[in-house]
Amino acid sequence: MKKPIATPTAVFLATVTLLVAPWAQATAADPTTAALSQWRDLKFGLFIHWGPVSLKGTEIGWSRGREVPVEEYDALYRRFNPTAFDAAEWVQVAHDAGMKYLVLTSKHHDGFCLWPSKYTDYHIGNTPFQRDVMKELAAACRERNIQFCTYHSICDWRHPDYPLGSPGGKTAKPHPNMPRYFEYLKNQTAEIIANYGPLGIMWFDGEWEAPWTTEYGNALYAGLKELQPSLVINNRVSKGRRGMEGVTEQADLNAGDYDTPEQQIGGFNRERPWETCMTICRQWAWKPNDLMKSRAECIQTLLRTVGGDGNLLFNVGPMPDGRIEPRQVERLREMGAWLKTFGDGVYGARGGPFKPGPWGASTCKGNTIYLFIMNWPASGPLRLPPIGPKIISSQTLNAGELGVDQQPDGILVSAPASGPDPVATVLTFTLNAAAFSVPPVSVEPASAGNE
Ligand code: FHN
Repeated sequence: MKKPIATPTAVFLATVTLLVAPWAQATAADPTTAALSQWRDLKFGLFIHWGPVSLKGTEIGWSRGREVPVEEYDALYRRFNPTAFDAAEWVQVAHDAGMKYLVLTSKHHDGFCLWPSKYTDYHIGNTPFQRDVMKELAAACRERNIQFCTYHSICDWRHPDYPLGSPGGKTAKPHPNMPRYFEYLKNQTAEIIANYGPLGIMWFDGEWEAPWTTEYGNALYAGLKELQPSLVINNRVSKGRRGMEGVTEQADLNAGDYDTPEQQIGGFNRERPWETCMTICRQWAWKPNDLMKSRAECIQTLLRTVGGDGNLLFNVGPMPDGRIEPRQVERLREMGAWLKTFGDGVYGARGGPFKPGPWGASTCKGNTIYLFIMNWPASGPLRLPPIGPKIISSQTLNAGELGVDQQPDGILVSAPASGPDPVATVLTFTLNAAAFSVPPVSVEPASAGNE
């Protein structure tokens, strides 16, 4: 049995001096640096929001006390029996999508636990299904070399010790006890690592409410790093995250290894790791007939994200019977098929040097720049800014021959005669120097095509 997390005081005092050095300043010996670099190369992960609320088709956590009365919501687990759940099938979906890691909601804001926790009765073991979903999924991930990760909500609108309740944290619990709730949170996260670890990421959320403080967050971060030094923890463990753009304010005071833009593609940033989380439909948990993103939008979102040097965590909400909706499975398979052909410019690549914009996005690896051209000028060639190194060769991977003319004042790329690819025209430049050494540069909108 691994040693429990040190007492909050000891960890907190240790943390006050252990200011979380900005990622760029971390030493090479730091296990976080190595783990972050390895995770950053994975680029694409599957986010899964699931629980008894799927029986109602409403939003996980948020519909408790809104569309679904609290008593009814909290009783759903008594009839939660997803007999079609097959962990190997979920992992196969991730694999076929070209995804390299998987993040499952171990506990969302509603407090329900997808593993048989010894710290509460409100868990999967006490449903008609009984099976340990986290154990089965962790094993299936390891079987297919997909990194198993968990999402854990700090806020818990059901737990009597957490001060705020449903709907949406807008009510006050009668007898809260935040220090005791902090112990519960530490014990459960330690339990997850002990039973299902080592994890890739522990993805925190629900940190925005008043009961949670920088001190709690930094102490939790430090305690978990003691348990698993290679664990990657996002910036929502503490209080540094700014809104939905997800960037970290005062990174030297607030723990967290990377930034977390949500439902939007993060800004170009090579200095600090970041990951966009986004839904394939509109709702995080399963919703019947929810609007689903098109094939082009899904793939272009991934390309613009990796073009900005970020990762994409793309979300599905499985159905109450345990299956992922077939149309979502098909959409993810289409993404995987595209990546099978063009993924060399995604996995293990870095964003830029041509920053994402209306024109498209670019990545770089070795001496190669990969261009994903999504919009061409209404007439004439695409004009890219000049780069120092010489383009010694270029190749289009899905559009016949394209003219590439490198001049001192820029690079002209002629549009494909066969008409643009509906997702992106993929073009590579092989340079006489390392592509990552080219300073990042914006592509002027005037030279790009119509939206
Ligand atoms: O409230 C949650 C929401 O349900 C969902 O889990 C997203 C995913 O990142 N995070 C919060 C909203 O910002």
